[in-house]
This record gives sequence, structure tokens and C-alpha cells, in this order.
Amino acid sequence: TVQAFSEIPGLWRNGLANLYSFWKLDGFRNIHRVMVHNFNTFGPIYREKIGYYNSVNIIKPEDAAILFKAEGHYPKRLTVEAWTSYRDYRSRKYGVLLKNGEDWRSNRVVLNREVISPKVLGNFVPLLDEVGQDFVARVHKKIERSGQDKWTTDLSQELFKYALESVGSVLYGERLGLMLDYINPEAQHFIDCISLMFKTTSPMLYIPPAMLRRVGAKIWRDHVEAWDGIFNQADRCIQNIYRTMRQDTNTHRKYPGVLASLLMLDKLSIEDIKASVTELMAGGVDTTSITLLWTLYELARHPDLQEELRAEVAVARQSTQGDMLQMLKMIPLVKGALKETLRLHPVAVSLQRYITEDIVIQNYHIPCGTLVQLGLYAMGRDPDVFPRPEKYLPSRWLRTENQYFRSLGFGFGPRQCLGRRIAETEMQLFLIHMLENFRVDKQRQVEVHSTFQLILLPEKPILLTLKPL
Ligand code: HEM
Ligand code: 2DC
Repeated sequence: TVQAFSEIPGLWRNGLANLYSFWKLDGFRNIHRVMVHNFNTFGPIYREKIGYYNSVNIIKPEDAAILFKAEGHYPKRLTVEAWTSYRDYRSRKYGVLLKNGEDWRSNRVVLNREVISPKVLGNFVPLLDEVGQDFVARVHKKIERSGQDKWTTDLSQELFKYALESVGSVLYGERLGLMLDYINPEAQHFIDCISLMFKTTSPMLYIPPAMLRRVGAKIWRDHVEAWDGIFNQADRCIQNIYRTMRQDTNTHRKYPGVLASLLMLDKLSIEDIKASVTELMAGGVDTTSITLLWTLYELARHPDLQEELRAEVAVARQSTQGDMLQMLKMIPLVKGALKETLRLHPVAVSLQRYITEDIVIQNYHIPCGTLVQLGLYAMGRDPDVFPRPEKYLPSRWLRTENQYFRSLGFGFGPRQCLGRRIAETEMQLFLIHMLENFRVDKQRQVEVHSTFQLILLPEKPILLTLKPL
């Protein structure tokens, strides 16, 4: 017989007391490890309430399948109240990230066609490929200047610029100039604002932003300042395109970018377009750059694997004579490496949905309307789900039969990551160019752990050495 909802193990009766213990454990920065600990303590399902944040947590792929079957027509994830509060405070529209219900769906359908449908890949690849080539040229220059035939550095700032340049070129159909020596200080400010925005968001998952705003808390003020910086820079980029579009009357031969395509399509209001394009621009920086940094870190730790990937890329290059769109279809191991990176170092610690019907998971009844959370980080390290989980093995993704609800780094279904195609293409092209030009090396074999700043980040700088082949 099915057991009652109230029988699910876990700590959910006293939210405030749990918030206190969470804080004592430094849980704000360790939510991923706290989740692993909870699954070890309570088993594959547990209930939890921290502050006002109430959820049921699951870890098994089979249970993820049940969850996503119950997500309904308008899938809804946890609302990040800090983000909606800011928009309400400044009277700005929600984009697709924060909308829900029919409003979300109608916007998302239009955006899907311009951002994530396979037909746009042909438009994106030449733009992103150019950015990849410029990155490589920039690294060659750095190596030359070092006078040592190698360059040892914390690549994260360079990768932030690469990611912003990439997403910018796709959104606006033109270059922002971030691969140059002297970059626009406003673009650098934008990058800094995104990191600050993420960092100030995490405590507000547990402490209501409305309350922090009332007492004039620093964290709320910093958060507002960060979003203001993000919106100002996105507004400048959007205005710029809007202006040139109105002057430019001749028909476009080249692909004009996502923003211009959306404006010409005329299916969404300008305010809706601005809101979602801003989210795309902000969502496109830390996510892909950190995933690439983790991938280079893993390749540096696994030199033989690095050579294998290099060989795969070389064969793909040879047999397609550099036709990039074709080449991207011939690099399964490179794609496996990216999946493997997201398994061990996911950007999102969890995926969540408010379920729209009653379900049964692990023999417990869960009522309609409950927030159910899949612990993505914990699942990636569960030995029952991934044999020898501590091993970085891209080849585990080559067999498709074992992938059932296991490759969820970008989420699932109609509410999955809107930037997924951009992210995947941008990261694949980056690895192709890097593998063709440099060997990645690491000084000492020290393990780097993650820290939670809304997204998971390396807890300390990762120093890598790049040498020309
Ligand atoms: C949503 C992961 C890159 C824009 C999401 C979600 C995840 C995710 C897990 C939630 C999906 C769900 O609830 O099912 C990632 C990862 C990335 C990445 C791992 C890179 C490695 C990007 C990029 C952009 C972007 C490059 C923008 C160009 C968005 C947006 C949403 C989203 C707008 C909200 C979609 C909606 O609510 O309809 N992402 N993301 N992401 N992501 Fe990404
Ligand atoms: C954070 O407990 C942990 O892709 C919380 O590009 C639950 C939660 C809810 C929503 C998740 C968030 C977590 C992590 C960051 C995500 C976000 C949805 C979208 C966002 C996964 C797991 C992200 C990084 C977007 C951000 C776009 C934004 C900057 C405009």
C-alpha cells in the first residue's frame, strides 16, 4: 500500500529551526553537499523546509521520469523571488525565464523557433566559429608575449568574455569586440554585474527579498545594483540594433541575429522581446564559461583522454574538409565530455517542478501542487545511477541505451534551457579549436570542489597551462 505524504522522511516541521541549522552548516554555499548528505541519511526521497522554502527531493532517474510526466502543460519551476522582486520594484516586464502559464507558453513558442530549433544552427555556427577562432588567436598572442612558449593562467575572465562575445554575436548578429586587448569597460561591468547578481541571489532563496528590502539590507541593494547594470547594458545593445534596423532599409542578405529576427517577425511586443533578450544575454555568460573551465580542468587531469578527443577532432576535420556543420556531427566523444562535465559539475544543483497531478514516488503519495526537486548534483554522483561516479569517462555517454533520464544538465521538456543550442554549439566549437591548437596542462593534481552561488562554481581559482601543439 502507498504511504502518506506526511510519512516521507526529512526535516520539514520547523522551517525556521532548519534555516538556523542550515546557516550553521554554511549550507548557503554548500547546498549541493547538504543534498548529498540528506540522501545518504534519509534515502532516495526526503521532505525539507528551510525558511519558507518547502520541497520534496528525489534522486533516481526513474523518479525523474514520473516527475516530468506530471509537469503539465505549463511547467513551472521554483520562482526565484529575488529576480521577480527586482522586476516588480523597477516595473520591468518578466521574460520567458520568469513568466508562467499561457503568457510563458505563447512567448516561449515564438522564441523556440528563433533560438533553439535545429533550423537556426546553420545561422549560429559561422558566427560562433569566428569567435572560437579569435579566442585561439588571442591565446597564441598571450603565449608569444609570455616568452616561455606557454601560458599559465586562471582562464575564467577570458572565458567570461568568450561566452559573452558568443551569445552577443548570436543575439545581435554583430561582434561586441571582447576578444580584443582593450575592451569596452561597460561590457566588463556587465560581466561583473552578472556574477554579483548570482552571488546575491542565493541567500534570498531562503530569506524573503521583500523583507530584506523593507529593512534596507545590503544584499538587496547589491542585488538591485547588479540587475540595474545588467539591464542598462542590454538596453544599450538592444537600442543600438533597433536604431540601425530603422536606418537600414535595404533587404538583409546576411543573418541579422536573434533580436532583429524577433523584431521583424512582429509576433511579440517590443517590451516582451527586450525582457527575454536581456535574460538570454545574462544567462549566456557564467553558465557556458564555467562548464568550459571545468572541462579544460578535467582534460588537463586526463592527458590520454585529451589525446583521444584531439584524434576524434582531427578525423572529423579531415573527412569534412572543415565544413563545421558537418564536423559537429562527427564528434561524439567531445559531446560526451561536455555531458560528463555537467554530470560532475552541473550548473544547476537541482531541477524543480510544481506537479499538476497526484503522483506516487518511492511508494509515497505526493499531492498535486507540491514542489518536487530532482537533485541533479547528487544524482550525478550516485553510484547506483553512474557506476564509478568519481571517474571522468566521456565514453559512458556513447551508448544511448543507458541514458534514460540521466542527461539532464539543461533540464527537461518544454521548459528546458532556452539557450541550450547556443550553449552546446558554442562549447563544442570552443573545444574543437582549443584541441586543435593547444595542449592543456595542470600544475599539481589537487581536487577542486564546487561552491554554490546560485549556480555551482569552482571554490578556488583553477590554474591551467596552455602550450602550442
Ligand atoms: C533555463 C542550464 C546556458 C538561458 C535553464 C535550466 C537549466 C539550465 C537547468 C532550467 C531548465 C528546466 O527547468 O528544465 C544551463 C546550462 C547551460 C546553460 C547547464 C550551459 C552549460 C544557457 C545559455 C542561455 C541560457 C547560454 C542563454 C543564451 C536560459 C533561459 C532559461 C534557462 C532563458 C529559462 C527557460 C524557460 O524558463 O523557459 N538553463 N543553461 N542558458 N536557461 Fe540555461
Ligand atoms: C538554484 O534551489 C537552486 O540557467 C535553487 O541561465 C533552485 C533553482 C531554481 C532555478 C535555477 C537555479 C536553481 C539555478 C540557475 C538556473 C535557475 C533557472 C535558470 C538559471 C538554472 C537550481 C540559469 C543559470 C539561467 C539564468 C538566466 C538569468 C541570469 C537571466
